[in-house]
Amino acid sequence: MTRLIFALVLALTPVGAMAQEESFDTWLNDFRPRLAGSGADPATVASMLDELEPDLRIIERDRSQPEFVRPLWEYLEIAASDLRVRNGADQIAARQGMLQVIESRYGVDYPILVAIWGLESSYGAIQGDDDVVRSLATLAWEGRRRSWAEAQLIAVARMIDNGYARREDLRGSWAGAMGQTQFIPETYLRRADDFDGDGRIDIWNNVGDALASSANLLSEAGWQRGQPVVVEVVLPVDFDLTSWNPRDARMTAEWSVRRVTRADGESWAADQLMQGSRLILPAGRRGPAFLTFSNFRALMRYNNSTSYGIGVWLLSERFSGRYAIEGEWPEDDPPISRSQTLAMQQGLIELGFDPGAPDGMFGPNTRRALMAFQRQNNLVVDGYGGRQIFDAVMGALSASESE
Ligand SMILES: [Ca+2]
Repeated sequence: MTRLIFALVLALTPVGAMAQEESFDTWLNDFRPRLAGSGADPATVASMLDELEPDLRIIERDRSQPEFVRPLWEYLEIAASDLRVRNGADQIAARQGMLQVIESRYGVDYPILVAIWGLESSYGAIQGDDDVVRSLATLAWEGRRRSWAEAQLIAVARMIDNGYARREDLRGSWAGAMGQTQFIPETYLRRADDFDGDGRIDIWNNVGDALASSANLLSEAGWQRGQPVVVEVVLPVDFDLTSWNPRDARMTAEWSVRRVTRADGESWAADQLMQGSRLILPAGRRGPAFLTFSNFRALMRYNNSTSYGIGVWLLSERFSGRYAIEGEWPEDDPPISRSQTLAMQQGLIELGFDPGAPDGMFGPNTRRALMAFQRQNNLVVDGYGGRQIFDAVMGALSASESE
């Protein structure tokens, strides 16, 4: 029980209630020789760290966890809104030649690159205007992700020393994501590419450099040009979810044998049948179903979020007017909040299931425990953390307590 109370206290600790154990200058004085020791030029170290002050707003933002989880259907309305579709289609019309060169040089379908660009920065319009060095230094001092933030600062020094970017260019989001592609510094060093060959990799102002950098990242992540990303599917009414795991890849031919059909009514292409795919039900059995292919896994290297991947895919499809999702979203069964998730995790433990340490985050362990609960109670085994299953778990809990 102590563990439960501790988790509850952690989840409910208000923003800013924790004090810094050391001053910013103490961290700075400790980090400065290590940055210099990484081989950074002394002038670069000075340009980054002299007179640097922490940005306290960033600590608040880093510690605030949203209570409510936005339903995927609402997220997709924003991610692939009519305005974002129209702006992307305009960009495609205006930059057709360049996009085709990038597509053939890196082997990455350009509508996906434009969709990433649209989601990351609204086609360059919203890149974040915080000083990335100051943001990362604040996160390093704050300590929750110190080694990550310090590694990013060392990468920043290398970006400057290599002449890829200038100190004054380094603007981005409060979390250190930079430019039109929202790359963090280590990703920039590893994957960003100088498309026009002028010696700088300007992901802030040069659209070619930015989109080529995204293409290079996806190419390195195994993108296969012309292959599917996501296909919406329809499951037969009696589809057996008992052995289903959203992480298991099967040959698409195997899904086809189990009477999984394309939602657009087309038949499976031969090359799709030969590829592995995963079945996901992001809003449970009542919502739309999707098969995700290996290109979807490449997208996850950009941002490890199923919602993001579906958003990128849907936006890319909508540029050519091809596709809207056919399945109906369960709008009466939205995802549960963090505190409901925490209560459900505690309830599952009381009922003898194992969701791991309760933390209010709906992760794979919680999903597995919820599926075990569904199986034991003869419910549909889809692992979806919506309002209805929350009520079912809490109902089972009060029934067991009154026994
Ligand atoms: Ca360049």
